[in-house]
Amino acid sequence: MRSPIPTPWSYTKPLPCARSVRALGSQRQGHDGSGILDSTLPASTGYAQAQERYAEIGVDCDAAIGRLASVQISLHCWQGDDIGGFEGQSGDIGGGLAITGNYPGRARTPGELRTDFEKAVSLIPGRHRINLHAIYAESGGLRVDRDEIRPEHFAGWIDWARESGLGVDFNPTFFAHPLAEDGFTLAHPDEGVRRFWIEHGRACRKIGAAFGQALGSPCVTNVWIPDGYKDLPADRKIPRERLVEALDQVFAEPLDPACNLDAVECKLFGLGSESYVAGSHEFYLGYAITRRKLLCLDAGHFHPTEVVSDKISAVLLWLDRLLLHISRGVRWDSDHVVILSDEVREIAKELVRGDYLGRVHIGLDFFDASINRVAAWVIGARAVQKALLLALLEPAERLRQLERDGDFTGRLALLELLRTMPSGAVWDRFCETSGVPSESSWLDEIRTYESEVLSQRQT
Ligand code: RNT
Ligand code: ZN
Repeated sequence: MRSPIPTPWSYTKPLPCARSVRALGSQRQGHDGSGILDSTLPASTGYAQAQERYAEIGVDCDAAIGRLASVQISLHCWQGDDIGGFEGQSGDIGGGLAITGNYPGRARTPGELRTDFEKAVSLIPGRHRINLHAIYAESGGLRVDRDEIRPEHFAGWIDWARESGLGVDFNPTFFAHPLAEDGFTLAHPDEGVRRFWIEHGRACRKIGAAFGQALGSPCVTNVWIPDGYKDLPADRKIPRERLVEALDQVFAEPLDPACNLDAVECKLFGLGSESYVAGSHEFYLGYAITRRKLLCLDAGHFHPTEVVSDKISAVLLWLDRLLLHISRGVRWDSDHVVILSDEVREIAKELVRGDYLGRVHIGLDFFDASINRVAAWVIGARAVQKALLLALLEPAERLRQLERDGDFTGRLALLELLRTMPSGAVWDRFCETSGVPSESSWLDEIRTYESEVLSQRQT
């Protein structure tokens, strides 16, 4: 059937990536997921039984595992150090970002953060990416302001990512800086302040392109700014006009999409910007469509009864690609650690049912300093993978047929039946063939790491 929707560009153009690199863990090779799984391992009785059960409803477990192995998750570095970064300035993080908790063992140096990250990814099946912020630059003790950062300040990250077989994504940091203290950056009324942040954005895109080029996999560089007002604004229009203009300057230089992909992240409200956020959903949806950028949807950035899962198929009619920040808001944009919640499951279903996995970049975005930070990464990433597995184990065509037939009773009953299918055995098989510990044993490794490494750190 021909699509009735006029699309200005092709949806499916593949992006070059897949360069062979040495990977973390012996069984992991190839950015595309190939060679990750050791399918020669004999199947357990539990898995064999699960395969039979799923086969009865027309689902192939091995195929689901194979597809899951190819999905990369971009793990946010900032869970490892409470968005501290390495600029060495103390002061408020600002931007409405609140980190609560004082669990010991926070990473204090790039080396510690990388070691913690390696531990986390060794407990997560598959091949993944690290998502860095500009404040994680390594400037060798010199003070380099945000408008002056260059790819060389990320040489340590590039070398490590290459060695570890990780892709990298990137974010300019429009907070935790004296020039962000007014709560405005790219939409600031002062031209000089705006100029500083524009230069920062431009510098970061070049760093993103350098990551993409060096690692052979496009870097998604995501712009999020905190700009907004706590209380009722007198003028909602002018800051938005300034923001369009500033963003256009940030993105003025064309960069090869094989190296860098630009994303813009919308938000309804924030701590200290409850009444007005310049970069709202409508603002950035329009911006992304007209400028052909990726839109970033953060699961914590909407009204509490509004869900990102419902937006995916709507915005992908108009956009080529999408970035997700999977987060968990509890009553507000609280950035709790992601778990296998109903909404994460719905997001995963949308990605699988809509055949969007090739067009959606999956990132995590949460920060919890009240529990073991390495475990937080593992819990969040594995939860997203479990949700994707559940989605891949759906008899999608059968569900659609029931819907087409108007048999909504049958549709609901089948969805309920799926909840008690033996998906745990399939997940265990995925972990086993990926060479990572099972659900019941990965925490032991974290406990050992905590007592041997994290507990030695005095903050
Ligand atoms: C803030 C946004 C943003 C940040 C990170 C640190 O509300 O979600 O993505 O969490 O850039
Ligand atoms: Zn986010």
